[in-house]
Amino acid sequence: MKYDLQFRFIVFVFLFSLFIKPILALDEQVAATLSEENRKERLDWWQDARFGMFIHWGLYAVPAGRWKGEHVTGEGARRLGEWIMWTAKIPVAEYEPLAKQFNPSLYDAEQWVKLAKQASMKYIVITAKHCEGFAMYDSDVSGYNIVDATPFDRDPLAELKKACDKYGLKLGFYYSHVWDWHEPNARGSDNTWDWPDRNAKDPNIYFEKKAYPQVAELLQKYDPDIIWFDVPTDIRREQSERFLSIIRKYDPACIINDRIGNGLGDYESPEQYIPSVANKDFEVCMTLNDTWGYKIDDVNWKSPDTVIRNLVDIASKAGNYLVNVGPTAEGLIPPASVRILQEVGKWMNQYGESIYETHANPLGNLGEHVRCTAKDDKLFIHIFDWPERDELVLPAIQNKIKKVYLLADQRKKPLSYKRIGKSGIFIRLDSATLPAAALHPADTVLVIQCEGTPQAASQTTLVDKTYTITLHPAQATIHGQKLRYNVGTLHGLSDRNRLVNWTDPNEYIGWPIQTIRKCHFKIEMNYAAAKSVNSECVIEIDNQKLHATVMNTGSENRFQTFSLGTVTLQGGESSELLLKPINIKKGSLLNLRSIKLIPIIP
Ligand code: JFZ
Repeated sequence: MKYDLQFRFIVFVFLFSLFIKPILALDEQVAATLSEENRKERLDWWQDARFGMFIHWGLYAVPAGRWKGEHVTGEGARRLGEWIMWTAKIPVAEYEPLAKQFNPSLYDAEQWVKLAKQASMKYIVITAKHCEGFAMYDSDVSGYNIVDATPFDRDPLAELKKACDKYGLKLGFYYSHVWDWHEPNARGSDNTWDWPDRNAKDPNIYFEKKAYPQVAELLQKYDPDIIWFDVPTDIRREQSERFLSIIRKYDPACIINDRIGNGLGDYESPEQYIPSVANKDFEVCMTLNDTWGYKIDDVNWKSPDTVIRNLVDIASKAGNYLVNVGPTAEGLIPPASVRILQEVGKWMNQYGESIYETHANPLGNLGEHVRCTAKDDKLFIHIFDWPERDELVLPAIQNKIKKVYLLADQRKKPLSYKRIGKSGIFIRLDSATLPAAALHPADTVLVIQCEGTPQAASQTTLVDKTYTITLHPAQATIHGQKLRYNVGTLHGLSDRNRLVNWTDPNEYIGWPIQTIRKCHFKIEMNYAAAKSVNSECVIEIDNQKLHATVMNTGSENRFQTFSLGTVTLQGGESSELLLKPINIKKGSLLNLRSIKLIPIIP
């Protein structure tokens, strides 16, 4: 009996290694593409590009946010135009006929690509299939597509690909690989109004019948540079691996975002927010109003200055910015979107050198009103808000400075600067004498040209009376074993990075800081807390203590700002600002978003 069992076990192991394991395991060649070297090589052009256009276009542009005369909206995703089928629970039988009305006769791919170029965008990502299930290209897999099901009878993605090739832009496709409200077997945020029994749904049927073959045909037909998957809920590792294998079968260089699921993507995709600190390749996707798909009633447009500052803030963290347009059912990009992108393009024409092919800020925390990008021997200092009394104070750099000038000053007139000890650089920006053409209300860019690659003299945050400093938990020194900073996945809808396990009152955090002159500051703390209400903590710096009782903000993801009082910092000092618990009633002390030091100008 014993030998019989041993024999059976040996046979099982042999068969498993021959047949089962290879099916389950990723093909070696595909697995090799997951190496850091391969990933970096794929992302090379993408990292230099920094700025792209997102396009959400589908049948949802026909209702455009209204259904049976009502404006369809609500909290969160319910306000999105492309979610109208889900929000209004529109049966497939009523939604499908929208295709008969969809005839975007004004669509002009070259016009869209020229707008992207005018805005100085380097790539486009367009919805090939969103959660509505409708393919915006000539699909052989499903007849529910723009060529077969509408009077339009053209392939807009083929035309867009041709225009991108003509004008030198890269092209990517958004594909909702898990969520599909047109399919009875798709899971995730699924169609429960036509098919209420979730247990009857077998996602593998949907994957095998539609999602896998459609991703394959997108690669075969259009050779995209990016596949941009949507939120990967309800997808197992082997299913993510299957999508990866399909893409890699046709193109090892095709970039894939993290929403393929199960850690198989090339970069992270924070949505509608800019991470406070980033330590991976990321791309922030953002709407210009509040919806991705076109909505008649959504006119809450961002200003061009906001888009410019977002682009700079993201580039200062070495991220990309994917800005969305939602074309109408006629095939037009809304005029408001066009105007915003044209204004951004004007700024980029003057200052694009400070964005493209740049690296992250090497100087550490510069406060709220200044950002920094770097390239070769130059630091690009982005001045969002003009400093008090024309005094720009920056952390010291190790390098010898060759010249300081305004990037947009054709004459590159040298500006005066002086070092302040080992801690800072003082640059006088005499606004009365600077060329007005070299200044921009959203962001004036200063160049500090150095000998060699610029390096910060210290990673200690410089604090000065000319600007507000925001201290982030990601940059804090943690004094303790259990307390840690948890880096969540960034493809969520909110920044999941946070301090966790702050349950030991003896554990605390601190930020090394330095000053160059005496300053008075108001201290504010922004945090979320619910379980730990009435716990007590204290901010300590230079023998000064500001006590705080933890207040209930409603949940551990709902943030509020609290003023803690004021402190005085002496000049020429190095110290550490500490946040310490006094007692922790329950759970983790608090979900800290930031501590602000706001100068009090006497
Ligand atoms: C997703 C899509 O659902 C959305 O329509 C858009 O395409 C965006 C770029 O990606 O965004 C989400 C994902 C999840 C939720 C809401 C929007 N959600 O879970 O509420």
